[in-house]
Amino acid sequence: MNFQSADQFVDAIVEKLKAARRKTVEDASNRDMFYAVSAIVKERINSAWVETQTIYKQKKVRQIYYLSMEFLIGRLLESNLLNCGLLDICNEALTALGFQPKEVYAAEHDAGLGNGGLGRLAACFLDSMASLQFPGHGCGIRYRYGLFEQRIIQGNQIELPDYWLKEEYPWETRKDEEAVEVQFGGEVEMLTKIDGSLEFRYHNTDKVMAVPYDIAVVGYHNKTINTLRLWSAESPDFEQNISSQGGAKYYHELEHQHSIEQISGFLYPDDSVYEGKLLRLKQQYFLVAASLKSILSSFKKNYRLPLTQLQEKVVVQINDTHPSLAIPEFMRILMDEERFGWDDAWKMTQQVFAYTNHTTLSEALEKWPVEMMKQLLPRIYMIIHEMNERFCKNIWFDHPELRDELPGLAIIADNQIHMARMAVIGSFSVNGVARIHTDILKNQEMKHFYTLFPDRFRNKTNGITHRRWLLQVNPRLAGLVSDTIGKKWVKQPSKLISLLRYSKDASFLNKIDDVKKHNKQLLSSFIYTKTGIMTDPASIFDVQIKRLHEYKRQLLNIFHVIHLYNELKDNPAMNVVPRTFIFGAKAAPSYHLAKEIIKLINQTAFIINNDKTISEKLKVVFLENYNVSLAEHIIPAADISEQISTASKEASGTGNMKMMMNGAITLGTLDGANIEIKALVGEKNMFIFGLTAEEVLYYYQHGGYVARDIYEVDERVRRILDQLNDGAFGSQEMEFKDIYYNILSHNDPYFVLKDFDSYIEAHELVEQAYRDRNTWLSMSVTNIAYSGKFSSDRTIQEYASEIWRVRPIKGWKFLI
Ligand code: 26V
Repeated sequence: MNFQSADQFVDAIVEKLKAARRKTVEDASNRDMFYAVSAIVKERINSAWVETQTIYKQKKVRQIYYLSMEFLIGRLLESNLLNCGLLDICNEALTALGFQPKEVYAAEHDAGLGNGGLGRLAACFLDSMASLQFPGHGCGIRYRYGLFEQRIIQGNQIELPDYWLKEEYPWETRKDEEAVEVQFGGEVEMLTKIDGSLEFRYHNTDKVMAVPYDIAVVGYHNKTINTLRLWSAESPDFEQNISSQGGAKYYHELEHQHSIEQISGFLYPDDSVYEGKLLRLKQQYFLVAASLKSILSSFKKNYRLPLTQLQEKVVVQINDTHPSLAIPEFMRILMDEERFGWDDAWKMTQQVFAYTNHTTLSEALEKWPVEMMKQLLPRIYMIIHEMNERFCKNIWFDHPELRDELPGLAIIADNQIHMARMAVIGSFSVNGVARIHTDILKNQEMKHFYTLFPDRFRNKTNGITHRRWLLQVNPRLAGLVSDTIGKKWVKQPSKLISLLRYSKDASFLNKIDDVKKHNKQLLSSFIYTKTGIMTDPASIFDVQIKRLHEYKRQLLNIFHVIHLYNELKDNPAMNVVPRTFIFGAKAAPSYHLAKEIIKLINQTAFIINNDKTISEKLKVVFLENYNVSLAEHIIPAADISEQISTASKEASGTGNMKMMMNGAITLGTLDGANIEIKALVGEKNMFIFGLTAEEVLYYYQHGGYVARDIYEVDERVRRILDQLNDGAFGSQEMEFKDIYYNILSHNDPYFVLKDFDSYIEAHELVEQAYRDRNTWLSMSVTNIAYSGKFSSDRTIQEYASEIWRVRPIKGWKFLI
């Protein structure tokens, strides 16, 4: 139904409460309300969903499948309302019914099916594809447990399971009729047929049923609804088997079922160190086998074209190497099931797959032991082996100049399968996620591949959806922007550039100031409710929110905080601009040093926040359980966006873009997308510090950096490091010895001490700039104005025209 007014929406809610929850408004909780509103929205979505699918089918459009082990979608109700054009009406209706809309939306469980940047990027891409009317869908896993919930207890991170499906998840629809079978293990029999062709038969395989759960991806103010299809692992014919088998077999059958369901049991929480876990490999194959089966069957059923035209109608983007088994799996299907020969199958494969690389950190590059692959996926292993043989022969004969490089290029080397190499070899496009990252791929990490396949490499700088990250999370700023430059920026975010005209306009700057103040007040009360810590909205809100990793250098940040504290203790009368340092970060459960850093931040916070002598000047807040919803609270209130990775290590970063779009000013190294932010706003509108990527790479290659030298000469540094050991920030001496030794005995692998001085200097400039209100506000406006480039709409348009070669389906009406 179409809603013309809030009254109508009120009526619909009242009805839904009764029908779906058996509740009246008086008895309804926020959660009841959440379900009622979701049901209304879902009804709206469903008809447009069917229409979208019908149009795709009728027009036989070329479809994009985004394969990813992670989709960090967060909450959906508010963004679905926004995209359907119902948000204002719903807010009004809920308020009229005596509810706080934000509280109703917060009753939704935050779907944390991802670790960090890579998973959130996938979610932003889905939003942009639907909003720009591209036929693009997500394929992922419906993990029963999402990323762990973090609690901080006495400064330590504790992990709790995130059983997000405990209560019904209203956005998913189970599609039993589209379940497919996936096979693992077994033996492969090779037969030569009379015509000389080979046939492969599989015996004794373990069969797993993949059941799809579809989630609608709602386009902004258009009729497009795409699909995020998440696969759940189940045991085929479980009930049948169990009822026909008695005694010990009963238990055996139950155990078997349990091990199958484990395949979609939980999301691996480590995004920094690759570990060759069998279950993870099972998950990866499960995702790609199920997705390809469903892609092929819908192609056959809906398009009725010969399979040789598949590559015209299907393109598959592989989000990092995690789903790269799709390449040999596609070869398997074409050869063993569709009876194509190797050469034809290979040609098709190379036209279907495109690969995105998200990291150059060698510890994160996936390699699978040959033995494991052989055992779990014997036929897939044979195909990978053949791909490798052909590739190596080609190098040997056609590129003799690269013969010596073969161990670093071969798919199989030192008994391991190098997934990134396979992904590059098997796809038509390889892209990095920011300019510097792509340059490092081309000129360092993958330089020989780049010489072999120069046309295959391209850059696609990441982006974020400005709908969620500005319109939704910061309605006041969005409203002010629209009042000032009109509403066109919502559909065309590059139009934000018109704000530049107002960057010196005193009355506009005042309004920007008011918005930020308001957002900081909101965050301040949120922090107080969550932690009991009082923060001053007039202080500088200095924010670092991201996964905890040594290369992201939260340690440098906290060293600076300790330094400020030391200075204030030495000189209590010092005139400083009050500062609030806000952290949010999860550490991988097995990442010891990362957890030590979390503890250090928390203990430092405790000491500083309880020190009466400096109380108003410095506050440190660690907000536990950083996730998408928490980011939505913090980002609109940030003044300073800390993007301080060791140069060359952060492929792109996307938090930098979100905070810039909300008027924060970046304090960062020349790394990832910070470089592109700088290219737009200029050095004057950022705070840049530290080694460059070239310098870092030079030190790695040639040595010459001795952390201990800095410890010896810089007494600020020495004092901080000594404080780690003397119990100043711990309950006992030597509590942080692992951090201490990592810096001094392992020679500070991420150049924390090397960049310390220039970081402190940059912070001094921050303080000076903040004192000059108008300069600061004008910097802030300049950042907002240029942030349009970092909308994922721009990124998706680039993928669409330069990789996918698809056009939007134009001319559809408004949904409302
Ligand atoms: C790696 C691994 C390693 C094996 C175990 C499981 C697992 C799960 C995730 C990852 C992802 C590592 C790569 C990654 O997240 N890269 C980030 O991608 C962002 C989006 O492109 C980018 O902004 C960040 O700079 C980059 O670190």
